[in-house]
Amino acid sequence: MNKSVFPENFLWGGATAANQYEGGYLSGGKELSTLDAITGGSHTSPRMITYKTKEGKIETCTRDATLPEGAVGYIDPEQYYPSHVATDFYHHYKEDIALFAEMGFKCFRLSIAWARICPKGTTEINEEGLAFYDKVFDELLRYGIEPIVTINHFDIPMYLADELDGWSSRKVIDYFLFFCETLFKRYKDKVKYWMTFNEINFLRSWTQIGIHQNDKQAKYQAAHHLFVASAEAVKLGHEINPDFQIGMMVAYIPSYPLSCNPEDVMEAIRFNREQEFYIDVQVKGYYPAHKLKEFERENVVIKKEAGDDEIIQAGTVDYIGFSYYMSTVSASNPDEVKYVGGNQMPAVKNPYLQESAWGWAVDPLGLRISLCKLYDRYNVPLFVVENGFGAVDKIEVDGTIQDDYRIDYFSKHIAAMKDAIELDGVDLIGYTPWGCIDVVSSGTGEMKKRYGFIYVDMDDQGNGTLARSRKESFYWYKKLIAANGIEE
Ligand code: P53
Repeated sequence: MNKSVFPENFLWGGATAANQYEGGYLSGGKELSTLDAITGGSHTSPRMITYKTKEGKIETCTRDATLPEGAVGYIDPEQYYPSHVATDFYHHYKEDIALFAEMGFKCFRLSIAWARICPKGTTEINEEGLAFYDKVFDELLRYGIEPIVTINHFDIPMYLADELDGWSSRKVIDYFLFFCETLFKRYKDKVKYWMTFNEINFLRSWTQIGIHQNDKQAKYQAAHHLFVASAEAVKLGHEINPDFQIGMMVAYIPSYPLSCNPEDVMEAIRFNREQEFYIDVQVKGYYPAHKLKEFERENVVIKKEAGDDEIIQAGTVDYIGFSYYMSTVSASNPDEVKYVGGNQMPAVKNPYLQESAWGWAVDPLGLRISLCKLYDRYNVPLFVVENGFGAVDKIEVDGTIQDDYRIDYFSKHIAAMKDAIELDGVDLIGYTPWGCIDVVSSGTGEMKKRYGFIYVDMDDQGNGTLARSRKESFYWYKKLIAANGIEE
């Protein structure tokens, strides 16, 4: 038998997020978050924000638009909003956790809906929300499953967005820290692994950080507030329980130069630096020189308060959590650049790689490359907290789902992690594939872009029984975990 190179206590599991999975959007005292006001979309048509202007007009815009001053989120009864029910973890948590346990999960990553704990995002606490996550954590711990908590996965209480312009306001740092303190104190004996902000490099203005403007100045000012908040949270968490492991989380999409033309190489450096900037600040504890120069050149002026730099330096994270789905390519010739993945990202096609139906380039070696780059550069433990293959699944007449394409994707990516541990000496602590149970797609709002080992009967319009069933990959992953990552 092959001996596993994965550490004995390697955290095999799965990952989800409240706004895409939990549902119960107004149940148990939860109030609205910004993400409750975005519609479904598709690969070709974007999700839309529905809002009300100061004058009371109902309008819509894309998530990359600037909202007019004074605009507030609005739920239009004519529209369908996928987050409202999502795949209803709120009412199915016991059943779902039993299925995770059946697969042998060692850990389970979920996020806390801020507006469930602090309905307005302020210092008013909703005990019923806290009690919900107590039940979830207790259920996980009953099966020996370690909860991995993303404190904030893309959602912000709508009140903070409407009243304070979200993370553009310094006040939101205090509110966020109040939220963190509430979680840390309440769950200190149940949760050890935390992450501050999901994909901190992917912040869409109003929906994810509650800001109305969408320009560079506003974005980086908000990012500065996030950095201060994250660093303060790390410090506070360690004071409350020194055993806490508190990480950061970045969407890592390594870019290769299209050719060995130095112009292409420089372009790739520029692309990669933009992601690494967020890691630099949270792991090294200071803004990298290239970013300061860029701010200077482009007249971006970050308003800092005395002590901010020291806070960022003192609150560096314990590990890097990252999502890895694909790689991309950078080219100096703009004619090579096409927009992929529902117009999300400028990218150049890689002739050596196949793409998913949503245009994401499948690149297992890219995961090893990422692990090497991150470990060589930062030398802290790494945690692959998202990875997976979004695909349309077909239910056979006998009710089974033969998702070999997904098994193939996982198998190759897990082999890449094995190489990174065995050949490169990377300190990798865990692997939580994305959407271990089908959830709403964040990018497109669809249900049909599925990632799960567990199928959920729900369609893009919200029709379905929400019944759960095991896909072929469920049995495959169960075996793989039992063999600590070694395939037969
Ligand atoms: P969906 C784009 C590229 C890489 C990661 O994405 C991304 C996105 C956003 O669409 O986000 C993460 O659902 C995110 C999850 C999300 C998952 O990747 O668009 O942390 O919330 O669901 C997959 O296919």
